[in-house]
Amino acid sequence: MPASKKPIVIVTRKLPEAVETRMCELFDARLNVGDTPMSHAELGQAVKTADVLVPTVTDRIDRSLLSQAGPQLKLIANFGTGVDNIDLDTARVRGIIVTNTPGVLTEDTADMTMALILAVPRRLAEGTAQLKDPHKHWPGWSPTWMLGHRIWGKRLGIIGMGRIGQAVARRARAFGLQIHYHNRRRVSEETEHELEATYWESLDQMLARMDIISVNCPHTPATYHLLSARRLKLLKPTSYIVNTARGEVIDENELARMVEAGQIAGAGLDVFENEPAINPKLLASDRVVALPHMGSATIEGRIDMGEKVIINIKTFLDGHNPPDRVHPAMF
Ligand code: 8YV
Repeated sequence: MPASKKPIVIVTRKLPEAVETRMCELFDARLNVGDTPMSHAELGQAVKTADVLVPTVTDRIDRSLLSQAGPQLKLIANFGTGVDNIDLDTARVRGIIVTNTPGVLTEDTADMTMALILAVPRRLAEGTAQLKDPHKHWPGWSPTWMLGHRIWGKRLGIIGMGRIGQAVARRARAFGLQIHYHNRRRVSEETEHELEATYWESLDQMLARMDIISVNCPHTPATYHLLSARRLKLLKPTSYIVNTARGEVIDENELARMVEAGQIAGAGLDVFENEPAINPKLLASDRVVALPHMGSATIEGRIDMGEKVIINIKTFLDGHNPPDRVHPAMF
């Protein structure tokens, strides 16, 4: 590419204004001002044209798409931490580097997880729905109405003790929860000590003993339906599940069936297996608090994510290793 010619950076979704402005200063940025998700055909056109593609969780960058990529496409700078939307193996084989945006959305996602851990047992959504429904009249306080369950002193089982899992544990400790976790690798003794966290090598054994489960692991081939129908049945019927990671980690149909049948006390879900589709049984249940994938949805977080994307692109174009390069072996 001639030094004077700016690289073509195709951004698949609308990003915060400050991020788009900076991208336009630095690159020949092609933005999606309308924010409509690109079709497979439009993405195909993008990978034929772009030097750098900036996709998000809503873009499926699979083998068939990557097979259409032109030789100029050298970097996929994902706007997001999870990279399960991208076929990393095919990208590697084709010599395309992939980066993500870790770290900057940790605290926001952990906040949202904690919000769900509180919201479901304490019936927050039900309470507010009661007051806002014009067909319902609130006659006033009653000693036995809208009773939920205490979280203080209960056992929280965190699946995936990475950055976000640890940030959830820190918050949960302040709320008096006992921290338990399952992870591919045991975390350091120091971290376990700091979080007063108990490690369970066996996920099955942990599930059977927890009051609240929080899913904080990435979606990979190994974690697809990690909470399978068999494992969900190990949970106590009084337990709650919170998921702010990826819907695919839980067998959503089975979860919906169990919530409906009262075999699980409730769920707080920010992510779904076939987003944006959601199992209607989950939406119909009072015991489910459902959010439209808002874990990292703060303006500060999204600007920081954009900043990371820019740093990854700039560093790469300057001939250096981008700081947030992902390798298939990491997942
Ligand atoms: C992002 C997320 O907003 O970063 C992630 O992995 O789940 C979200 O919080 C989304 O993925 C953007 O691509």
